[in-house]
Amino acid sequence: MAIEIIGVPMDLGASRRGTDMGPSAIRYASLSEVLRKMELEVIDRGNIDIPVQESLKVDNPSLRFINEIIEGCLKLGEFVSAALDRGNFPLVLGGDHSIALGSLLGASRKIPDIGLIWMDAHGDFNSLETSETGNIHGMSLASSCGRGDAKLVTIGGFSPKVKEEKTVIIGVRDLDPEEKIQLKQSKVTVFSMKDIDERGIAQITREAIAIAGSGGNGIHLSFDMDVVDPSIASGVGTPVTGGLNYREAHLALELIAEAKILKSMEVVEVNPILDGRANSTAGVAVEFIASALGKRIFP
Ligand code: EXY
Ligand code: MN
Ligand code: MN
Ligand code: MN
Repeated sequence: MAIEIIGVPMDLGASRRGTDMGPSAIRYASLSEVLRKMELEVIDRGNIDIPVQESLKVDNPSLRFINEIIEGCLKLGEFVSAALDRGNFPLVLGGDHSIALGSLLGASRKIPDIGLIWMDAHGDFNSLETSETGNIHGMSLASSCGRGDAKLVTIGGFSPKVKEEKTVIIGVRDLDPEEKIQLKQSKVTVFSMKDIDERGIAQITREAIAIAGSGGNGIHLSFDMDVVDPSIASGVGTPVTGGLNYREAHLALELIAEAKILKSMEVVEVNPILDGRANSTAGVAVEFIASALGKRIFP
């Protein structure tokens, strides 16, 4: 099995520009070299071509880029499904979190009843009606669970991409009022930073693995770099203080790797423009990817 790297230079789903440079930044942080040192076979499929022409002006500003996002995610879905068809592991590099629409399309088309672990400071559980910003990266989980605007929900011609009962969010600490109501009414399992502080990341991760991995079909991991504290990864589009520390993120990913349930993965929201620290957010992202793919400290 080879790791197929797929870059998605997308920033149309967010307010801030810059996550379109995420795939390059992660590559420059020596992703392929790090994975090859782990004796993994790596195939870099390059970047999805994201159309950047502005959509026609429409009355609802949040719809301004919806066509470009859907077009990019349909292409991404093809790449992810093709990698799985080849028996390989799709490793998607974002790009803002709207690309999860494409990753989950591609994975769920090939792996029915796939589970989902969504590591994120946010719920990404808004719809066009509930969103306060209109940004589609704040709607990608809800849409993948079958909630919200039909154009986003039915991308690829079917819905939902993942069952709420097999969806777990870890690390949430910034929810909009309406989004919180939607999440409470849903069957998604939400582990907030409070749960993690009270019960520890190991216990939370083991429960997440049991829920998302139930049925034995494996899981997709959607890792939003803003789940970790901005003091560790400041180069993200929507930083929120009080995130996972470095070791908590690593331990969660090491436990997921050990569970041998990971079928596909994406790392999103890396925004190099916003980096303000010694080793870059992209460099931290590479280390987290290595952990999720089984890099062991010892033995
Ligand atoms: N809830 C806010 C919104 O809907 O705009 C913030 C969403 C941030 C989304 C980032 C990718 O996690
Ligand atoms: Mn935003
Ligand atoms: Mn997110
Ligand atoms: Mn986020």
